[in-house]
Amino acid sequence: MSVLAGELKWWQQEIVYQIYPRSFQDSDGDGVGDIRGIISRLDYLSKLGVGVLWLSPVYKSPQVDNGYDISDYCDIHEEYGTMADMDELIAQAAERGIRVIMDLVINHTSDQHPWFIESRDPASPKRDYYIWRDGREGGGNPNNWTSFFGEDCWFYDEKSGQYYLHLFAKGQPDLNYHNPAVLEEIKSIMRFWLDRGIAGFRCDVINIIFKDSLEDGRRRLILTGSEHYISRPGTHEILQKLRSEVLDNYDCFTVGETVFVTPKMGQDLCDPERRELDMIFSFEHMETDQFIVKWFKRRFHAGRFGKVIERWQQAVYWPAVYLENHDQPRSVSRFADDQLYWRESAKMLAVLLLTQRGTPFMFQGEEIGMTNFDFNSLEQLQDVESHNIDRLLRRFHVPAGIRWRMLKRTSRDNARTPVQWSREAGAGFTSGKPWLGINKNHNKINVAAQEQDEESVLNFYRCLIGLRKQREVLIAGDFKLIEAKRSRIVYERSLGHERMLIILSFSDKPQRISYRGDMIVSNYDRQTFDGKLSPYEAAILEIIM
Ligand code: ISL
Repeated sequence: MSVLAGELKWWQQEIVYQIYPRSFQDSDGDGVGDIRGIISRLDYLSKLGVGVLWLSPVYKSPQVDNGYDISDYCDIHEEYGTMADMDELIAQAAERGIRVIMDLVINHTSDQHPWFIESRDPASPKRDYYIWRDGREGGGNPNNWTSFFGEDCWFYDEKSGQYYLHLFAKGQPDLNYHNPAVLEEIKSIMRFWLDRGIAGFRCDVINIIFKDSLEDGRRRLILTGSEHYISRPGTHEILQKLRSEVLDNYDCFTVGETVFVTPKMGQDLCDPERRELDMIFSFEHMETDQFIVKWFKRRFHAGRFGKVIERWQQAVYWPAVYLENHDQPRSVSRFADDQLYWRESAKMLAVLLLTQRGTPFMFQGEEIGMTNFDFNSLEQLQDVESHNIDRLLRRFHVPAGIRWRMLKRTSRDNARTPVQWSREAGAGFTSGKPWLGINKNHNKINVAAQEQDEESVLNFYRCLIGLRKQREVLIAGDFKLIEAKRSRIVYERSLGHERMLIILSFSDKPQRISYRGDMIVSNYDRQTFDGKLSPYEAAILEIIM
């Protein structure tokens, strides 16, 4: 699939930077990041060259799932600041030519949301905002579905005398999209934020919001019942309504987080003709180092990874390209080498991220090559998912050592440790006690040190972002996979007469290859390319035709 250059929309030409507010920058010493902290770093973000900030949820929330459990969509969580801070962030970002998008979490609310509190009364008009059901005859959950977070997905509420559905944590009841009043509420929330000047939404688990039926599902290892809610026709209808009745009235874009999608489902969700979402995040490349579920890891294989990347580059009209987010371990620890070849690896992954077709989404800290956490016990983890999974594994008598090994490699807290701004205690993130541990390697991997070092990962990102902006072939050119092997991935980008070859080594051994071209970028100190690839080398070659 190709998109004609010259017809690109603004959000197709920008790079999006995801901020996980809790861990980005604390301004008041309470150990939790906040909006004023983000404002204080806008110049840094502007110099990096990103054009859009995606804020993970900053709404009022009891923080069971770090804000993905919202109790008021039109107010700000007190630890993060106030509505005035948020307005200032939007305005100050705009002054620097940066737009802000927000996380729209509408599959579920918090159980502390006033809608849910009211809905616990069976006689309330809000009862039908959520999915309440009687248990089975003879007792037990209404159906055999299982949740995303390794616990039951039904909770029996004594007050109501019924169960409610929660596909995530118990504090995240699912909304009922068979009730049209729910969609009306969501539309007004979207307008509220768009009217304040935001430029769009990242839509959380958006392809599962509509549950076709609540019948038992086919038994599977994970997510029994998911055939009743993954990318159902009802979801497509809702997305079309949100588009025509709300989004079309603003200059904005949407990117949907879409779980368990096939390439066909993915394309249907963001096909411009269908007028639903603009882009989607798919997960298949994130699953290439696992068996069925992420807790069962298998060795990373660059060939498998490259083929999946190519499949999605071809499948969707306009890809959302990412290697990291707040739910995934750090890419340099996962796909390359975070020790001996850390610097080369982090730069090589920067090339992979910034030379694919589509809009790149980077995650805070990725630009300095932050690594997985260095914790050594479960007590150091905060993530609700990690604790639930540990409890589940314990039920199956999995020994403590194995449980910890599984969680250590996969826990979402790997990505959530505070941004390493400097080598000081608190890493320049906070003057207080950070809400989650800071990696000890902040004395080596930090922004301040990389500002001083011309060869740093940070400066490499800045250069590459600059290059991408100048060369439309990198943004919109066709993508063609040339090689995908355990040791390397090679692909070509082409647009009109322009051709670029991207060569990426995923090996700690030197290699020889036959491709040639004019070197325009290297993560080693080289001006020309002679076919010798050093460990984790990345090269962008221009092919003159
Ligand atoms: O994190 C995951 C895999 O470990 C996913 O299953 C994740 O739960 C899924 O991608 C949905 O994620 C989104 O919605 C969740 C929230 O916890 C995540 O942080 C968010 O990105 C519920 O709102």
